[in-house]
Amino acid sequence: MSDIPSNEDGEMSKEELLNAIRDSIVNLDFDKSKEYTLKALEAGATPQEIILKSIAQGMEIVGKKFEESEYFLSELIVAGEIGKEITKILEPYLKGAEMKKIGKVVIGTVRGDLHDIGKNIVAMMLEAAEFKVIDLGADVPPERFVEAVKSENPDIVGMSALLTVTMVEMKNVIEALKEAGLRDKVKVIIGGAAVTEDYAKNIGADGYGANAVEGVRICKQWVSQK
Ligand code: B12
Repeated sequence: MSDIPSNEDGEMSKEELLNAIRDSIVNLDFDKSKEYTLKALEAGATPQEIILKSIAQGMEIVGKKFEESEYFLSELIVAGEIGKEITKILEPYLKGAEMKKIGKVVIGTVRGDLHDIGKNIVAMMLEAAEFKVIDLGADVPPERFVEAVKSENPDIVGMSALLTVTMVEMKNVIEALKEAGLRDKVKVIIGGAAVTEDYAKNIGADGYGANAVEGVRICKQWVSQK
């Protein structure tokens, strides 16, 4: 559908390119997704627009197809790989010049959860906003969050979870921080498709970011208040 260039000289507009990236994720088309991402950047799309309008929406549709058994695990894996590839293309555009850091964030996807595309995007956008980011990766047990808070002394701990079965791990991390006497030393922000603002409040997190842009805004607010 969005493969058809619309204006006279055959060039696709920025909006059409953003939709075309989304559709190529849904159609599991590696080559087209990369091609359209490069073209969208050339057409002036920001990495943030590509993340929110193309990757997030494309993954949303893939997720629905998976729920409706139109797609299976193999398709989820391919969509995940495409998401990672696009993120790699965006990385240099998000990395700002080396500047003085405004704060430090330890971030990770919680234990049992392998979804790391969203977390990687948040980490990249935090770096672009001049935070120093310590990325613990995915499937991170509470002890590793505690160790990292001890050794890195961050301002903020960020956690990601995409599965309803793993979101409980966020509470475990907060409890582990409390037990280690570290809870008051850091702000805690959570995010990921499984969690909500209410859940953040329930488990005693300080904030919730529905997307990377919102997450970065909250983190910036926190460090500016220090
Ligand atoms: C790709 C994908 C996979 C890939 C992941 C690859 C990877 N390296 O990440 C693979 C194939 C590994 C996978 C596996 C599974 N998956 Co999966 N997966 C997805 C899919 C399609 C997209 C996820 C994604 O990358 N989204 C794009 C990113 C950009 O969005 P995001 O992660 O939400 O992040 C944004 C925000 O949430 C926020 N954010 C995220 N983290 C954080 C953190 C902080 C601090 C902040 C502030 C913000 C923030 O900012 C990000 C950018 O804006 C989703 C569907 C969906 N709609 O989410 C299902 C989905 C999450 N998976 C699902 C399932 C069931 C599974 C499996 C159990 C399938 C199975 N039967 O084995 C396994 C579990 C494996 C495991 N132990 O983790 C379900 C979860 C249902 C549930 N509620 O529990 C979903 C919702 C699909 C569905 N509709 O059924 N999956």
